[in-house]
Amino acid sequence: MHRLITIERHIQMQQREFPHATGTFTAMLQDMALAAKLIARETTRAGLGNILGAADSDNPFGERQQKLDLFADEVIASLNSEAGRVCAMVSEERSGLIDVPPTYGTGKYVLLYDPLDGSSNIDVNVSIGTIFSIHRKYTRGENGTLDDVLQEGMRLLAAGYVIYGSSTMMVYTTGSGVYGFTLDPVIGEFILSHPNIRIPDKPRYYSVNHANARRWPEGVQHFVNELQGGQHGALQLRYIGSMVSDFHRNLLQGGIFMYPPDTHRPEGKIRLMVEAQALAFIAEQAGGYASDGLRDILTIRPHNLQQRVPFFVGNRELVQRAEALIQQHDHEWINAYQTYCQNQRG
Ligand code: AHM
Ligand code: MG
Repeated sequence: MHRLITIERHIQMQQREFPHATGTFTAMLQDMALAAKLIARETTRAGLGNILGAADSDNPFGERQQKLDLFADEVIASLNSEAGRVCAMVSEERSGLIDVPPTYGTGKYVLLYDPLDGSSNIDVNVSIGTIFSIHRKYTRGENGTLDDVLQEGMRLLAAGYVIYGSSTMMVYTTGSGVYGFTLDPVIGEFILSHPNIRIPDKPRYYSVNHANARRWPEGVQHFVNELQGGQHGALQLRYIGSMVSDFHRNLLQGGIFMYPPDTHRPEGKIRLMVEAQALAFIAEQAGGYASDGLRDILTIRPHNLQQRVPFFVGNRELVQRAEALIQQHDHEWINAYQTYCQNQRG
């Protein structure tokens, strides 16, 4: 029998590299795995919503969709809120900082998460995901502040995601490699299935919503044309519309995921704090790279919790090629985006 490594054991093994660690950080990661199991249990029953709802008239199908988002949000917040671990939390489902009751004192970490990304896919049984990341509190006061949250991605301590797909997987990094675990639903444990994930050198796929192609800046259009028949040969197109799944496929098989800017939205769609930073950190730890089209996502100084970024992530050379073509062709977009970034400073 192969040596079985559960996610709990793996997190503890990683923590041994930090002899002064108190165990709080370990507990946070272990509870993210617990949250993933609880959310997986509900998402796999999502199709039963109308049946369950029919038996309970207060619980119609449409409501349940929304409830799944809120359920996931609540599970993650409540596992962390009264444990003295976090000084602040941010969720895509809520505006502003989530109140952390001081029952056990405030902690030294900041948790950011998107509880169910791609949730419009729930009602058609397509994979969805959870994204999370952890920063360390750095301000001196007792309580967590917006400054503690608005840190550059390069200062992240950990990031991960969960995919609720044909199987449930959790992938995480604490800055020394990327590790993937698959949930064995019978024993209820995440087992190490993908040790030390590295993005393959040869890209296979690109993922982008082509419906927006006419509104992309010229450089992006050139770039996508190249992907369809450039020096790498044509890449295959795969787009689920569920970023965690699109990202995961391309991480394991090589390629690029993009949500480019367009004439309607020079800032794109992806949220810097709860989506882009985490995936950029994971990509970089797996040998890849993420950019907003101009610079490394991890170097962007955030100014606003709701800040959005154009997002190009995957094989380094592909993302850098996108940057080069944008520099060459898209001055108008660069100006519009820089104005957007300046406005974020408020
Ligand atoms: P959400 O956080 O509201 O679910 O939106 C994010 C999702 C990503 O998962 C996905 O890549 C993207 O939105 C799809 O957007 P579009 O339908 O415009 O292609
Ligand atoms: Mg999202």
